[in-house]
Amino acid sequence: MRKKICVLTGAGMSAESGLKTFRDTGGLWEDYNVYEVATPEAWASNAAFVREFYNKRRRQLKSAQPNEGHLALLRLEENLDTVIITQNVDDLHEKAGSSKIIHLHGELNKVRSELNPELIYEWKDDLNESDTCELGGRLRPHVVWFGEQVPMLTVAIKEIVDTDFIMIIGTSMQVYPAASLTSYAPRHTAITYVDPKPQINYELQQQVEKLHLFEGPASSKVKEAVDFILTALE
Ligand code: BV8
Repeated sequence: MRKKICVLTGAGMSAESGLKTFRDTGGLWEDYNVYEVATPEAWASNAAFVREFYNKRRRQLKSAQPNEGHLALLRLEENLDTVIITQNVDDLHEKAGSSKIIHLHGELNKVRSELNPELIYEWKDDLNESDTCELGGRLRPHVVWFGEQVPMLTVAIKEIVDTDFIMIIGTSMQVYPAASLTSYAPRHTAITYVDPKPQINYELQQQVEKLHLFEGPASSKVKEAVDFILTALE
């Protein structure tokens, strides 16, 4: 029976692909007030500003390529059932070729109808005010804003409850409920955490005896964490 790994990734996973993180120096939240671009209230009061925030990031995504960290994850799939649970809205895990990806907070390259949230469209270009869904309703970015429910959470929890390994990469583990996912793992689960500045949040403090830190950038440290896990399998 193949063992299973859930890989929880955040903005740091894509930092070396040129996409800004949120909370690092020079991060997105330095240029923008999160409550002006990533909340339903922001969308209600200034949709044009919010559309431009996501249009800029979507344009940048066109040329962004996966880095060595994304590619190192592919080796896991040779030996383990591998599920990527990402907080990122970019498509770099897809571009790298990972096969099972859960986007907890939505996807930049998708928009959805405000009349019927089931109407979701691939969208790689700018979203403009004049763009509408097939029912003539306004389109919004298909991302989860602060204060909005996380519909994929239950799907992610179902993957975590029977996992043998967890690898956390490039997330400050501050945004809930994503940051609480490790607490749903079985007691025996070994956790590796790849990050230059790992942040041991409350949930991880309860699991610290099973926690292995790989302090450094994803491009070099994900490979080391993968080697560590594949060796543990032998
Ligand atoms: C919800 C999509 C409930 C959009 C995102 C008080 C007020 C208001 C709300 C709250 C509050 N307290 C708690 C909340 C809830 C809130 C929350 O947790 N807020 C936090 C900030 C306190 N959560 C929510 O609102 C969530 N919904 O709770 O709903 C509810 C219940 C009932 C009814 C209705 C609602 C929804 C949260 C989702 C928000 N959407 N993204 C978009 O992308 O624009 S969040 C966004 O930031 C990401 O998706 C990610 O999840 C999150 C965290 O970012 P990280 O990925 O961790 O990035 P960060 O910059 O923080 O860290 C980067 C890391 O990378 C660092 O550790 C750094 O060291 C590392 N790094 C840097 N370079 C590298 C590297 N690592 C490796 N290699 C490198 N080279």
